Amino acid sequence: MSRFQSGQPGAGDGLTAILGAGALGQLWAGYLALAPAGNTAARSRVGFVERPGTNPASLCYQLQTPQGQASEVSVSFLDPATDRPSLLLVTTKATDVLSALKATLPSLPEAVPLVLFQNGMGSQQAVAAQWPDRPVLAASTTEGANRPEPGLTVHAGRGQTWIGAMTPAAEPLLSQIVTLLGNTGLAVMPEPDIRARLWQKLIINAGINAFTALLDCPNGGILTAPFYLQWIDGVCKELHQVMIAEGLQSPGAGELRQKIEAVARSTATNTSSMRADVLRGRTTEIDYINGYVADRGKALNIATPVNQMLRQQVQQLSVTPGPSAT
Ligand code: KPL
Repeated sequence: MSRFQSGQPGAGDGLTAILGAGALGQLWAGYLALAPAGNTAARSRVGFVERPGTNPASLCYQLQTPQGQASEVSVSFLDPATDRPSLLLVTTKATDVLSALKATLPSLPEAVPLVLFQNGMGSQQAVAAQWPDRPVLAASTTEGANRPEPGLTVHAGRGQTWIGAMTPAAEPLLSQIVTLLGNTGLAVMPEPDIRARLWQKLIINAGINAFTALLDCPNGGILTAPFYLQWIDGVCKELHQVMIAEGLQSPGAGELRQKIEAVARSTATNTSSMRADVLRGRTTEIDYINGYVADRGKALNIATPVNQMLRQQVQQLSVTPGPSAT
């Protein structure tokens, strides 16, 4: 039985492992390791899962809060032979999650819960389908993190994180996991309908990410671009139709567009994750965003030519993909 199930979550006794040492993984590792000021009882043991072929002892970086305060963080890489994690946070990109878990799960007891932090949709369902007996949870987060230079991770703005069960085995563990992660001081809530929550984020990503990558502009730059103005209503109409066919509630296409544009305006100077991937020559998550909408449309007999067009155009941008990281 894992230590998590033996009743010590959040008490500083469990070990939280993080798979994926990109910006989001470093954000969670930092907040878990540091805990809110003065609240040492809330501090957790945390470590990164080592990538095969690498052998570092630990990762050291500065974590800068939204208020501009920086703290030194040192997080060990775990030794699969001796360390016994009680919880695994998976913060790889959606494109990498299955291969990363195939390499990691053989050394992790089946009772250890996994919390998936991937963008878009499709990868969470693929993990739940591959490991249906494991406790698998998905997170939808609006926490923003980036790494502007080596050794510095910036928590760009406070957001919220919703967590929900993807497999039946995860349901009894949800509140313990929410408490453990909420002890960091970050806002973490249980989500009884995680699929609907993930769709809410998917709407925003489907309306912003591909356009910023294709137009090579920050989020706010899409709003006046003729290419965006030509296609956004089509994206929203298809999103609405697919959501209804999925049995989800959806406002009309016009309201979806307003939601997308409110986020584009409030994050106007941000570089989206997809534009950043293209600029760095990395594989994008397009198959899990507009590509997922197109795939679900195909399965449900709904035409999705605009989402499919965006997928193809972004795929053509990533002609020389490099190694990916979150
Ligand atoms: O989630 C995002 C992303 O870049 O992936 C948005 C909301 C577009 C913010 O940049």
